[in-house]
Amino acid sequence: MKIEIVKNILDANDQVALLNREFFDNLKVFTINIMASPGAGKTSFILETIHRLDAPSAVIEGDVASSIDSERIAEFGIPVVQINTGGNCHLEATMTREAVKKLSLDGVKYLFIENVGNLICPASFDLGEHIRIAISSVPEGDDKPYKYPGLFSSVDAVILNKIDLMPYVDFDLERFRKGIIAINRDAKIFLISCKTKEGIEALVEWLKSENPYR
Ligand SMILES: Nc1nc2c(ncn2[C@@H]2O[C@H](COP(=O)(O)OP(=O)(O)OP(=O)(O)O)[C@@H](O)[C@H]2O)c(=O)[nH]1
Ligand SMILES: [Mg+2]
Ligand SMILES: [Zn+2]
Repeated sequence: MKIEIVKNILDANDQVALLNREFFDNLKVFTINIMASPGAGKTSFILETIHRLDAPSAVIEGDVASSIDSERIAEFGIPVVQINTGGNCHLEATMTREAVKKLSLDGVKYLFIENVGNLICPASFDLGEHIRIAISSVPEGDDKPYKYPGLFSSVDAVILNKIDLMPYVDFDLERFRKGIIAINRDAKIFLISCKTKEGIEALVEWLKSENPYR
């Protein structure tokens, strides 16, 4: 009985996600759902990427509380809406739907959605995005794909951020790669540093190539 209830919630979410995706397709806005643990570098990645895309972009920021991240984005004149989930540990399609109502997406080519910092349930909720990205970072350790297979198997690309910290952390890159390939053969893997900017250009080129609406 319990299982049935959870299934119904997910079905309802999927229905709204479908409407969201139709909405984004009609507006020709390429939408990216970014999932990672707290502090992995989601907001840093969004800023570094938008600065290099040479295309109008907008952001939805999901957090349990505060508007710290949306203020960081707004400083650069980028349209942004903050969703405070009030304790909820992931975004859902209805929250995305409410948030986009407050954004002017006219001419916007890329919409970044920063999910709540969490490696578990965000993976179960389709927001209506076109692609999904997982960000892991060097200080979190090389075992994350093994411990959170649900998330890492659901994404189109995995970004390993903070590679500038490699010399200071015991991080086995091969182990990390193998963990991803074992559960998600098709995932692109990018190594970047938002601090030194290494690897970001390649990632931006890939994002552009994925966007059918650019
Ligand atoms: N050394 C180093 N620090 C980084 C890098 N990227 C981000 N940081 C730092 O890591 C911290 C967290 O970065 P954020 O971009 O806020 O991470 P986030 O995933 O958005 O964090 P939450 O929204 O709180 O979950 C900040 O102090 C960043 O300056 C990197 O490539 N190298
Ligand atoms: Mg953030
Ligand atoms: Zn959750």
